[in-house]
Amino acid sequence: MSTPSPAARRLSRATHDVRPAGPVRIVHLGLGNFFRAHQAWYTDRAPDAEEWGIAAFTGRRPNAAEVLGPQDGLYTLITRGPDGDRFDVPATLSAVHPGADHAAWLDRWRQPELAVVTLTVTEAGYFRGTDGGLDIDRGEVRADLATLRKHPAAPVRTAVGKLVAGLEARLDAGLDPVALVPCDNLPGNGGVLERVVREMAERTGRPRAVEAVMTGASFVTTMVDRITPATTGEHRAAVLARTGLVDASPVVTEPFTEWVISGDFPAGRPLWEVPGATFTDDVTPYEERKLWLLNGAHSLLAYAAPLRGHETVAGAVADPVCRAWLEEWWDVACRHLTFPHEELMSYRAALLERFGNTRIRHALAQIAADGSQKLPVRILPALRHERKRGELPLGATRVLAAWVCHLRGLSTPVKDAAGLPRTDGMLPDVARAVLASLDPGLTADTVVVQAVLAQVAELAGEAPAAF
Ligand code: CS2
Repeated sequence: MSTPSPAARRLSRATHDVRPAGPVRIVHLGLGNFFRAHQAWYTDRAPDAEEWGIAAFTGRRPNAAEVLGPQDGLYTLITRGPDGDRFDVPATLSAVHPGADHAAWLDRWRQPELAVVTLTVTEAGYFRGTDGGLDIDRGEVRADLATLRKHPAAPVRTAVGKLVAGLEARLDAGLDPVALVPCDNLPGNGGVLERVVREMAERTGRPRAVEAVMTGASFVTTMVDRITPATTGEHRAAVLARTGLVDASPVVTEPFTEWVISGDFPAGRPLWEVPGATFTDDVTPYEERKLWLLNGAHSLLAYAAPLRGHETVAGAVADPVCRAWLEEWWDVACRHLTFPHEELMSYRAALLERFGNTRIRHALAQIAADGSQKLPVRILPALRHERKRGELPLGATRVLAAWVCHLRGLSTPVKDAAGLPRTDGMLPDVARAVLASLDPGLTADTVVVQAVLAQVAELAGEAPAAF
């Protein structure tokens, strides 16, 4: 009689041999796949990793903490190159918490050994208004302000509110400053964070909160890069097949990774430079190159390529039409980047290889989310530079046209954290409203508006359900 095979065991510190959890000196907010493939990977690879445990908090949904808790913070990182997979189990997460556990959040800030607070909360998580400051018209911001005015330790929900509360808790505990390290795709993210956190503190009306922000943190600026798609059942099955262990939440990522950092770490940091992070005085050139060439291209493909039936980045770049759009955009962007021509050309060639990695299924629908926050930093700077020179950069206006098509329902479902203009009226009115919501100045430029309208018609002609 055959015996049933025993149920596969779950990945945990009991079933997998890793170094013990390190003391928590880093707190992270935004326990998502990108953090686990990037900052957690660098920390795990640092030679002093055993001294740097991370306590990671989820964003809004508690799911990641619920699945990683039973796994003692362990997960499998599948590094997926064009020719094969590498499986690693980073051991750097010492604790995982649901974002709603505000008591645990404040408690972490009251620990003397806390030195670094990293953040991946997406572009939308900074709640910036069109002037770059805190958008106090947003309901979530208002709610947090009302809460913080009543009691500095009462539970708040936005990342900005949580940082103000954490900094104040730390000041009240009489502890030293920490480094705040935003890791989202926003230019000058350290300065962006400093401004919204300071404005939130000021609006609480409590001098103590302002003092906490002014004296309790250094704001570090970073450029982060590693293509990391959402986890699927195929990834879980690959881990089970390779390791014999059940991992409810593995992460797939590409071999390439980059982290460029500028700023002070008053209480120290892991030796992130050993696994390859770059420390510099000015992140701007790296940030513009990455945001415009990689992320800008991603946004172009996310909105334009579904019109030609594509679902993934790799599928899109294999299509000569999409490739031509991509090159046209890159030609525009490269005219305003400060690197030597040769270097930019090899960066582009490397991007094509990264995008073309068919073993990474990077869904265009995933990238399409939150375009209202992404396009202003990815596309508009180069567009403005061109217009100042009197040029009409069709490679840039095409991205805006594709965004209009997306909002008109021609490609993947619309998912956006910010309020979007109505898109069901006459096309010229809609296009103007959509452009105005990205930058009110755009609609005054009739040359740009006309170009966008012509390209919407062109792109819509590509779609099976043209309007
Ligand atoms: C993508 C990024 O979803 C998106 O908007 O453009 O997540 C991109 O994959 C990363 O920035 C790569 O480093």
